[in-house]
Amino acid sequence: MADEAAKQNQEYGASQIQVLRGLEAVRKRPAMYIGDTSSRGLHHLISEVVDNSIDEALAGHCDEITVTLHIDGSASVEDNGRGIPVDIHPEYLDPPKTAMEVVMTVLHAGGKFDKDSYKVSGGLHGVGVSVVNALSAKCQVTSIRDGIPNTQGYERGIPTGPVTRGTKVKGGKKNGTITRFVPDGEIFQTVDFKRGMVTGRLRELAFLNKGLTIILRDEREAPAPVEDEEGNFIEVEADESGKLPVFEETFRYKGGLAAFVNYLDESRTSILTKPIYFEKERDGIPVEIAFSFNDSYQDNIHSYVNNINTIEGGTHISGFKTALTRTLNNYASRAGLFKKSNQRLSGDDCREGLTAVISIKVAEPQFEGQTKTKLGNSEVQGVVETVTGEMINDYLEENPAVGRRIIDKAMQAQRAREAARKAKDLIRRKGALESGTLPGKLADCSRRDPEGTELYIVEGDSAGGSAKQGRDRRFQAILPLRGKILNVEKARLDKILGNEEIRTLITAIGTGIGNPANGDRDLFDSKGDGNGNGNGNGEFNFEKLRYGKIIIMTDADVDGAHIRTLLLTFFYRYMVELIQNGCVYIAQPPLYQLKKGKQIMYAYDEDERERKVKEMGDNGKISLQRYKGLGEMNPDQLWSTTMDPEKRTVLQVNINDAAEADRLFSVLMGDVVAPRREFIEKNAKYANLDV
Ligand code: 0RA
Repeated sequence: MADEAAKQNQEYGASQIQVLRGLEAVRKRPAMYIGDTSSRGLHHLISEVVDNSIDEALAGHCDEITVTLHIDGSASVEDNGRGIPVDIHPEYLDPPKTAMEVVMTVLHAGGKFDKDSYKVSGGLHGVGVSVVNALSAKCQVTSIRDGIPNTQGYERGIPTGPVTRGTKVKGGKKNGTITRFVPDGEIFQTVDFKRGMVTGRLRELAFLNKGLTIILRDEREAPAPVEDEEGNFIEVEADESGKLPVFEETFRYKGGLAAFVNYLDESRTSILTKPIYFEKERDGIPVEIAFSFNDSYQDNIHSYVNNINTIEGGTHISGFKTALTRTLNNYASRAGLFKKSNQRLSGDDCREGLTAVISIKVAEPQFEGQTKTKLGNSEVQGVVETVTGEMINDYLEENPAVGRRIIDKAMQAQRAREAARKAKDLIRRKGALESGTLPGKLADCSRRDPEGTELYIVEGDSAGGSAKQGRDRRFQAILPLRGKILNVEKARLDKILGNEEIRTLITAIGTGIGNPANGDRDLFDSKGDGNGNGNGNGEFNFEKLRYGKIIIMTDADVDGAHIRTLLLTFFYRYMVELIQNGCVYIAQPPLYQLKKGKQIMYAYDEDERERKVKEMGDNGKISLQRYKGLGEMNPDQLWSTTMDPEKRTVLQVNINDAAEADRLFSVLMGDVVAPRREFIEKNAKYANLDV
């Protein structure tokens, strides 16, 4: 008897130890599983749980997912799928474990027990929900099957008890899964879910999964007061049952990717009445594509594989691009639209003003590249190329007028590109973009190795002067900009390169420019200028970056904000790798100086000013100065408040969501006014630019 118990204990022990080892590995090196433990990693937890529900939707069993951010700091994800199975998992009989427990506690266990399911989703790291469980102080899963709830709780990944069966609730839900978790403060630098970050991903998923309803509820914050007819703001009150109203937003797009393209291009002027859209499965690979052309000069291609944003591109993008170029050329030639018989449009010509979203599903994706977001599967290229070619061909045959408009636009782009090439040749002959001849306005630092160095881009010559005097010249360089730089959102490359402020900026930074966001590293490649060698003229080369940090320092007023946005737009469109690598920062100069006798304090916002005034005591004797511009600070003050790495704060600019960032810049800088006004009104109160 004792022996029997000991044996059972031992066996039980073996499987438990395996689980504990797995959980321990995750908790020891969380970054290996979720990327990092910053706010980004924190939000990955939600994505990971949502992805399980998305899989259930892809399998055709679920059409609604609700994500809730609760007042207690937890997040929950609820779906109306079949409910996670709660019977004994066939591979875990000794001791018996439910499938639910296995999925929640064993690494990489998700979905394996259901061979029929067409599982294509999976978070960026595809790690499974057990990782979320391991990194949560508390977690609870409820699976409702035939109306009966089955629940298990966990702490830091370890079950706090067995799965318990509840009783049927009358009129309750028939089937579904609810996962609620409290992220572990011992693991994450922050456990504060940002609604904006959740919104972006949920909206994206709703676009990518046509017809699926995704609801976001934020119970932590009552909705904004509503304005009545007299312009008074009325706080929203609790309803009869005492429940406070919650923020709720529903994402559901019948149009799928076509709606996505319209959303991205809301602030751009389209040359089509609606996006070209198709979905088709070939060789077991479902391909869904929507694209349109607008009157801007950029091309924006957003691509997804199994709902994962492939920001580094890959074979699906290559297939699409090749097909687009070939089909447009064939069509133009067939329709007699070329003036000369040997005329050809380059890929860049065909893509000017293009906004496209490509979404494919691949059973065994191979992800490559620095961030593992580049699709490597070679078989995909041909599939996407063939499908795209066929569909565009059909479209053009049926819509010749649209075809003509697209070809006209591409031919116009070709002429402009020719002009741009000449402009660039001229600049290159003058050596203006090469780092050998640094701009005269640049006060460089003495250290040559970029590591630890900083380039301050400063608004105006007077602030530039203070910064030059105040800096630590060993590692800080100053580049004063005169007035506003060109809005690159509204200009073609020839004009951009013709702009002196921008040329100065490119030279000082040293990397050259490109548009690597869509895998298109060399802006001038299409003309075959033989300039693909990373000399800093025709393509972006990160290795040539001359500083570790690029810090934008503008006045704390409307003009300063505008200049900052212009600079960010330029970096985003032409040096996006700087942002992706976390090299771009925004300086935070103080708004106020408080002075009492010899004591001087600074405040960076209104709240801090109030606090410091109290701290100094005796209101009357404090003199308060509101800084209108950086120029009002003397070099010492500028150094100690804004530039001294020991004391300053700088905001790192990051891209949480490429599609959102693309849209944001077109909203802020494009030519359609209404959405910009709406955006500014909506965000005025929370004006922080976390692109
Ligand atoms: C595999 C099989 C079955 C359901 C699920 C997975 C499932 C998992 C999750 C995770 C979150 N929500 C979910 N919804 C469903 C059902 C197998 C069956 O009993 O038919």
